[in-house]
Parts: sequence; structure tokens; C-alpha cells
Amino acid sequence: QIVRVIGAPTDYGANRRGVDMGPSAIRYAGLADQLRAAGVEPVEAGDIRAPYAEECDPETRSLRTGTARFFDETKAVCTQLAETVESALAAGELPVVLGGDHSVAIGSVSGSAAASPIGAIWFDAHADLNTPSTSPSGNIHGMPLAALLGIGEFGELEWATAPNLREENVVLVGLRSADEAERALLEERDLTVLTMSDIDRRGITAVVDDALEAATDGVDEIHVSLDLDWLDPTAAPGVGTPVRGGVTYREAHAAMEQVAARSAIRSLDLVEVNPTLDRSNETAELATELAASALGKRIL
Ligand code: DIR
Ligand code: MN
Ligand code: MN
Ligand code: MN
Repeated sequence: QIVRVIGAPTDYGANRRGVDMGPSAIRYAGLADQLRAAGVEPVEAGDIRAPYAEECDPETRSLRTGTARFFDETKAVCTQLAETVESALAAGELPVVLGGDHSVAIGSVSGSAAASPIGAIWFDAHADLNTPSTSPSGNIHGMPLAALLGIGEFGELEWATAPNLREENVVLVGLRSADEAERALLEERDLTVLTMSDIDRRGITAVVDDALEAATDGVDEIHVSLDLDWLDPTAAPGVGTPVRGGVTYREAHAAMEQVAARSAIRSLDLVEVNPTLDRSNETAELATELAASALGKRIL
């Protein structure tokens, strides 16, 4: 299996944070070697062109009534990324997208779902279900799932939605921070939510079993979106929005190994690694290890 490694070095949060250095940090941490250890063959595609925040026009920051900062830049990056992911899949490769902030998932998932239906598992402390009008921050990294599902203002934006992704096949795992509008959405919609409390009560294996079952109901393959803030900050300090009470290092590996065992993974994101906040590139290393587990690396 050829794995196409695609960098998407965005950092379009409220203040420039440094998450745009994620792709470089993850490569430097030894992603290619880890992937080879997983028995796949990495091919480096380089980075999608993403202008630095300082190059961008500060006036391009709002969409209709609400706010989505760096909307135009995010659209440009995600459109290119979607095309790159789609052509990797057409060539029989498995795309691994290195963020960048989580807004890049709008591109990776829409590219991944372009040709045929797919499920998605969001391993994340957050729900990423805000829209420009509900977002408390205006940061698009808190909106990618809403965009892909065409929720709110995103319904009119063809580039941002993934019609081949049904919400019945979307699963959030490890949620522990949701804004008010996100809670309301989760009440009324058909996404599956498995929170940290579910993991506390039932254990990671039972929870990931349920996640895989829901995500693959009626579809053959899944996209895995791994926001490194899914893990507890003690294991993954190099992220922009850490939330205490996340999964442990070992739970994260167990989850990824379980995903690999189902061998239904079509594409993978590794996002929100921020080297400026990290401890000697530990979070980037963790991202490479988890990618290897998700793609089939085993202890024996
Ligand atoms: C928050 C934080 N819900 C927001 N979201 C984050 O800004 O919309 N997502 N950090 O990863
Ligand atoms: Mn996220
Ligand atoms: Mn998050
Ligand atoms: Mn985020």
C-alpha cells in the first residue's frame, strides 16, 4: 500500500499560533520510518500552498452574519487539498494529511468522499460543529464537521460540504468540550457521540467498537480525523487548545490498532500539532506513532 503524505500547513486561528509548523515537525519526528514500520510505503507529496496569516488580507475574515476568520484562505487551501486527496485515492494510494489546524479536514474529507460514500471518526476533545453564526471564536478549526455536513450557512457552500458523508456515519470519540450550539446540534442530529464519560464507563475498546460499527453502517471505508488534543495534555502537550481529561497514550494506541484491524481506513488526518507549544517534538512523535498504529503497525 502506497501512502501519500500531504502537508497542509495552515494556522488561521484568532492569533497566529504556530500550528502551521505541524507538517514539518511531524516529518522531522520520523513519519516516513514509522510508516515503513507499519508495512506501508510512504510517498512524500510536499505541502499545499498556504499563505502565512501575515500575508493575508485582514478584511477577508467574515462570512454573512457571523464570523469565520480567514474564510477565503481556508477555502483556497481546502479546495487544493481536496483535489490532491482525490487524485491520490484515484491512483490507489492512501492519503495521510498533516495539519495545520483542523480546518484542513474540510478539504481532506471532501476529497476523500468525492468519488464514493464514506464514514468518518473524529478523535477529538472538541465537536468541531460550530458554524460562523454560532462560533464563539470565529476560528474555522472549530467548524469542519459542521461544514462537511452542510450545517447552517455551510449548506450553501459546495466546496465545504461532503454529500457522500451521511451524518449517520459520523462518530465523535472522546468529546469533553462542547459549546452550547454544538450541544443542541448533537441533541437533534443523528451523529454518534461517544464522550470521555463513555470511555470511563465502558473502556476504550468497547467504545471504538461502537464507533467503527456506526461509521461503517452501509459504507465500506472510513476517514479517520485525529486531532492530537484528543489525548490528555500530559501525553500531547503540543496543541493549541488542550483540554484536561483526555485519553492516555496507551488508550490512543489501542484505538488506532482497533481501527487498523478493521482495515477500512481510506484516509487519515493528523492535525493540530503545534511545535511552539510542544515538549521537544513529543506530540509530533506521538502523531507518527499513532499513524503507524492506525495503518497496521503491531508489537509482534
Ligand atoms: C471551540 C474550540 N469549540 C471553537 N474548538 C476547537 O473555537 O469553536 N477545536 N479547539 O479543535
Ligand atoms: Mn478538532
Ligand atoms: Mn480539538
Ligand atoms: Mn482544533
